[in-house]
Parts: sequence; structure tokens; C-alpha cells
Amino acid sequence: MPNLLYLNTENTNSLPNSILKSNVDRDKIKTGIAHIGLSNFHRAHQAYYMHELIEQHQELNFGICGIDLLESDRKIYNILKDQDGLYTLITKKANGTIDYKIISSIIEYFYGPENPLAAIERLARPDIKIISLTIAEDGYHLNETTGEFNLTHPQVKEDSLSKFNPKTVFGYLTQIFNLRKERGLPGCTILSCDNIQANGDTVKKSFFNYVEKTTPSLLPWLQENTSFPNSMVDRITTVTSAKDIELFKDTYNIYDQWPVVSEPFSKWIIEDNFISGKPDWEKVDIQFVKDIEPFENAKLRILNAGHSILGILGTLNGYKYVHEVANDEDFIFFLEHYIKTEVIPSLQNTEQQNLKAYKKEVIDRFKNPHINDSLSRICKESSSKIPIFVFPTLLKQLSNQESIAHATFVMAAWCKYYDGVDDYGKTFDITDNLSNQLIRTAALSQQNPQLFLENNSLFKDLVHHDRFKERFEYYLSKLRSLSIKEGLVLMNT
Ligand code: CS2
Repeated sequence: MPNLLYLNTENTNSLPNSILKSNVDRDKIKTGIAHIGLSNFHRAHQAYYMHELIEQHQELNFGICGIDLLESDRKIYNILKDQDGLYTLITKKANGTIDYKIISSIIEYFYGPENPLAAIERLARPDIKIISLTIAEDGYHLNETTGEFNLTHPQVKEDSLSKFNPKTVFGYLTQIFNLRKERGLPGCTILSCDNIQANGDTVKKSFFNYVEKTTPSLLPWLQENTSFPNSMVDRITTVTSAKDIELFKDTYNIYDQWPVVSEPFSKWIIEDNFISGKPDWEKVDIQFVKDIEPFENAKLRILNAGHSILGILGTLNGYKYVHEVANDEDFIFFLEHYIKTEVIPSLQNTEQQNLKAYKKEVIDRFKNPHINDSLSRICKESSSKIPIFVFPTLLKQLSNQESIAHATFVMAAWCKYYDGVDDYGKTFDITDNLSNQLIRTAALSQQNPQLFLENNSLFKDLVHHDRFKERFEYYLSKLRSLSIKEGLVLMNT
């Protein structure tokens, strides 16, 4: 057995061409994109698309400079530095075939907490034409009640006081554009790639709110020199397991400390609103549209809501993975009905979309048994997901005087989820910014179901709908005496 090699530029020579088909001299790639948040998702999605564009079409002007801002991102930053920015994308098909590909589009990396000024200086340089973001739903610091930017969030407040040591993305962006303005340099595009509604509009509004409060003189310049396209991103990217790392190591005798695992499906639709140009992304099947809203809503309310529903309901039944729930008839029958009778009728459709076909495709993707997507990943931070994924369907159905049965059942199950115990008496962990509050109100709801709703600013307009409140109470009392499975059987007949 030859010595084990660590993944880096030099050692890739030993890999077969099928894994590293590099036709391009990496030294010739120039940076054109800075990406904040080097999550698994970014590495399976945008960095993968850029890799394909570089390798297949010799696009040399849009290499990626990665920046991490969170303390929890130190590990990925160190690994990428060790591996010269290289990592393996592991694609698992439903039939069990596994594809490996070394992705080489990330060519520079910065770690904000270590040296914020270095990151700010780098992003202030005019070769960066696009600053893209995956900072997750909670990175936007939106107020749960109003959906507006939360200027009173402790980190946001801290940033507005200590400008040169920012923690939030908004603190960084302000410094970056301040420098560009002072130096007479051009602005650039800010491209959000997160699962939030109108992600471009939202980041723009939050950022401009922050600037208005902290550096109002910058605002007119930003209005002239930046753009914020909305986008819809889609690729299921799971948590990497030790087994995935081992299998790659044993097969190729090369050690990648953090490969990324994803499904074969991938989609990216973006509004064509790039103030400083963009790569020829059409060449790698990225779609550009005038209005993203119908695509984004369909994705958030079918796929993401579907995920959360299987996550919550499945956890209550003791399941651990998405495919286990998706292959259980009782659960999938419920989800299909929810999508068919409550989601699709409340969505605005376009000629370019076939929502019935999308529903089927999503459910098939959930069934892929090799992805091993954990329900704990799905349920993480669900208090910032459910309001985006499920509430809009509920509100639309309420205002159309249509059925809300399935969505309300989900809300009752979501309340029960905060008991933290499944139907077999086993406890599970809850990871949520609002967990203290929600665990407390879920406990109070044992006496009075309405307390889960009323004590919580989360529920916004829903609390004004008596029809919803009455149904919620009904389903919650059912679920307090029935198991989730028994509840589903009741719903499904
Ligand atoms: C999931 C998403 O975190 C979640 O709630 O629904 O991460 C989902 O897997 C991706 O959006 C798929 O594109």
C-alpha cells in the first residue's frame, strides 16, 4: 500500500482523470467572485458551477475568493487552506452509483474573525465583480414579527458601534463599499444564494437599513453602484459523514478532510441584474429570468416545506433520515396531499413551470436512500424556516377561504416537536435560536393549546385567523393523545 496522500494541488497528479479532469492551469485563473460562507451547500452548488465553467469553457476571470465570518467556520477555512482550496464533490445517485470530482474553483480564502481588515481590503479591490452570500436564514437578522431587518439584534448593534471589527455581513459590506467609494472604485453585485424569500430584495433592504443607521453618507453611492439580483438555488447537500471520507480515502488513497456530499439534481435560477458583469453561466445551464418570484415560491413551499414537514413528523416517529420518512407511505401520502390540495392551488403558476411534475420530482429526490440527509439538519433552526416555508401557504389558503387542514396539522405537530420526545419515549435534541421560548410555550400548550400561538411573536398574522386557531387547537389535542402515525392515518382517510 503506497503512503497515504493528503489532498492538495501537488498530490492530485496521482488521481485518475475521471476525478480531476483539469485542462486549465490554475495559476491563470483570476478572482472575480468573493463568496461569504463556504458552506457545504456553496461548495456543492456555486463553486461546482464555476468549476464546470472554468474546466469546460475556459472561463478564467471568475475564480472564487472564499470568506468565512463565523467562529464555527474556522475548521473549513483551515482545511481549505491546507488543501489549496481543493475538495471532493461526492454525488450519490438513487441507484447507488457514486461520482467523485475534485472542485478547484476556490482559489483564495480569508477568515474574518482572524483578520477582518485583510478580508475587507481584499473585497474592496475592483477585480471582485460579484459578492455572493450563503449565510443561512438567520444570518439576515430579520425580525420574526415584522420580517424587517432587526437593528436591535445584539451583533448588529455591536457592529454599528465598533465599525472596524465587524461580525455581521452588513458590517463587512459597509466597510468594503466605504473603501471603494473613497478610492473612486466601482461597486459590484451582491448575490444572495440563501433560501429566503426575495433573497436579493431582502439583503438589499437589510443592508440599506443598516447603512442608513450607521453611515448614511454612503447610501446614495450604494444606490448607484450596487445591484441585488434575486435567485433560486436548489441542490440537496447533506452533512458529510466519516464513512464518506473513509470510502474516498480507501478507494483513491487520498485523504480529503472535508468532502461534500450531494444529490445529482442541481438548479440555479437568477434575475439578470448584474451591475459589473457576470460569468457566462448560461453555458452551464444556469437560467436567467426577469421575475424569480414564482420559481422561488414553488421551491420554498414545495421542496423546503416538504423537507421540514418530513423532518418534524419523522422525528416524532423516531426516524433519523429523510429517505426513511419519504419511503413510509403514511408520511408521503400526507405530504403529497398537502402539496396537491394546499400548496399548488395557492401558488401563482407560470407557463415555464409544471408544478405537478415538480412535486413528483421532489418526492423522488427525497426517496434517494444514499443521501442520508439527517432529520436533525432539516429541523435545525426551524423557527426561521417554517415562517418562510409554510406560513405563506396557510395565509393564502385562509384568504382564499380554502382548505388549511394539512398545513394546520403540521403546525400542531411542530408544537409537539418542542416537547423534545418522540412517540417511543426517546428524547431528541432541538437546535433553534428560539428553542427556549418555543419549548416553554409548547409546555404551556398542554393546558391551553392557544398559548403556543399567542405567546409567540413568530405567528404574525396567523393569530388573527379564528379558523386557523380553532383547527390548530383541534389537531393539537388529537396529537396529544395519538401518535404522529395515528394522526396521519386519521388525516389520510
Ligand atoms: C432544507 C434545505 O435546510 C433545509 O430546510 O430544506 O437545505 C434543502 O435541502 C435545500 O434547500 C435543497 O435545495
